[in-house]
Amino acid sequence: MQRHHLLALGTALTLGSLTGCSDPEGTAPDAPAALAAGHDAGAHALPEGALFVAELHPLNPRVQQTLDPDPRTPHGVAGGKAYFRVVNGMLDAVVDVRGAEPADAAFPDGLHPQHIHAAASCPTMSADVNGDGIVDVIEGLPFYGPIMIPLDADLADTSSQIPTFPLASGVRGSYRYAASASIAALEAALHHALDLPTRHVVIHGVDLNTPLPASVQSLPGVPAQLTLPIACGELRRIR
Ligand SMILES: [Cu+2]
Repeated sequence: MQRHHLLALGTALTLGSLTGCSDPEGTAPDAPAALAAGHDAGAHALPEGALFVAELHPLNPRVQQTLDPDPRTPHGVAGGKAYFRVVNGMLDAVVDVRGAEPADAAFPDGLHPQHIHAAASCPTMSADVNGDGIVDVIEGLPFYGPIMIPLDADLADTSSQIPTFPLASGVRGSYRYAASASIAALEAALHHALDLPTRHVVIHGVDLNTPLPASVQSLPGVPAQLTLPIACGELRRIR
């Protein structure tokens, strides 16, 4: 797949109904309540110096272990940690991941869309309603909710720019992502408080040649391999 196709995918995701702010008709029936909550609680929800962490646990590990077509790449599961620290009114984000499909000559293998999703729990296998043994991105929605903040190159931009998500590398399939954005600007763009302890982090993306069953759903125009959830963690405040 060429890079310009990925740019098109970025547009598809940006326009998709899963990005929290781009479909106000569908996602904001309670917008006045959310706004009120933001004004009342936002300043208290993210005090200066607060630190939030999500331990990322594997999702769909069997896809990497049994369906990955490339024996050179990690067949371990994806895991890691995501940290969010409040410093001088900025949200400093760091995501460490290991055991994810690494980038190689066949760009964009190794590209890993990652987001803060709006709801408060990671899916279990009970989310696999079509019984194909895989929790796809659509089946996970009732658990993790819509995309709230894409963790891409521009953290302050709440639209999803797929080509700028991190690439894993090396035999361990690891990456470290770091970015910052103004909390006030993020909350203004979202029209609600970040309220991190009620959110969580989802990492997506397996080898693009993974032979997924046709029953695995995806976002419109985006390969299911790119959107497949591979790790998830619920955010909690540790400081
Ligand atoms: Cu996501």
